[in-house]
Amino acid sequence: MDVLSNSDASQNLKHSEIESFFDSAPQLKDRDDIDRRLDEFIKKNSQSSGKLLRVVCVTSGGTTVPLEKRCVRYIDNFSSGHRGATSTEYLLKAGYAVIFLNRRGTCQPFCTSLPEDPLLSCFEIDKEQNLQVLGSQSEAVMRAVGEHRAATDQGLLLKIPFTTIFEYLQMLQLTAMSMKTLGTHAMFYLAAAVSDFYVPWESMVEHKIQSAPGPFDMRLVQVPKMLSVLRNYWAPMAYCVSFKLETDSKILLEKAEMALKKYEMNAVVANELTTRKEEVVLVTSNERIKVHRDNTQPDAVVECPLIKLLVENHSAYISTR
Ligand code: 9Z3
Repeated sequence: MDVLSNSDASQNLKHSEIESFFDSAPQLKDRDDIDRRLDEFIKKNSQSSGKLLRVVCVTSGGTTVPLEKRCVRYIDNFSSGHRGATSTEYLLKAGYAVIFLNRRGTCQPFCTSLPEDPLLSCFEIDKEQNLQVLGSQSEAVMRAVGEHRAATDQGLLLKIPFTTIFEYLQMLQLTAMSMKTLGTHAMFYLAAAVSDFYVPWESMVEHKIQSAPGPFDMRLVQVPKMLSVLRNYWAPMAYCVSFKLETDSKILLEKAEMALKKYEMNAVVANELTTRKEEVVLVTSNERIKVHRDNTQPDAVVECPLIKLLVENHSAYISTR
């Protein structure tokens, strides 16, 4: 009989939780197509004239937890996708090719400074029935369209949308496995707000939950933590940045440190809900750096200095390996 140590036993338990999550999750409808696009993207962006290039997977927005298989209701979270979209712009500027794994309908790169309904608020129809950009919006529209077009025409931006926690984790796995060949030149920037609890597919009801008098009980189970699988199996050499969000600033840094060690991340970005656009703390094994938005510039964003620091840290990581 095999005798397992406590840590072996808990490791096995985690593995079986992860296996059962993937085995029972509904298969991605467009899995082959995503796989093909990822492969082409990585092939194209992994080297140029013999020089290794850098590719980053940015995850963005929140995952949903469906409550019914024929989903009418689901649990969601607040994430707007602003962090992921803005960071993507700065990572592209820094020379990375970006796989943007994003929640459908959330903020998109190059669109964050446009009004919420750009089609209706940035355009008008003139007397000759031609569609025109409104003068006041033309600079913002030109910049957004031009920069987005440049990134896509050069094949530097691949967008993959998800909605549910099932889609997200399967897509993250596909992405990570296809980035494995990039070794240390791969970066993961995990800004998506991933659900902590979910209803396993096999225990989910098929049809819309009916209203009934009295309270309704539902059992949610913990989503298996994929960060350690990412680090140890999917992309072991990659530079991994995860995010820690708290609403209580007193526990934030301690939790970020714990995540750094437990999941062997290269860096954890600690942020608090209400101040997340003003300030974050970059936690690494040897330092905690406060990163602020430049308050003297009206359009400045905290992602600008944050990405600069991370790119430097990634360069140092590549050169020491
Ligand atoms: C973050 O902490 C992101 O910075 C935000 C960005 C979601 C706060 P917005 O999308 O907000 O710009 O509106 N993301 C990670 C949140 C998360 O789920 N972290 C997990 C945790 O805290 C670890 S993977 O346990």
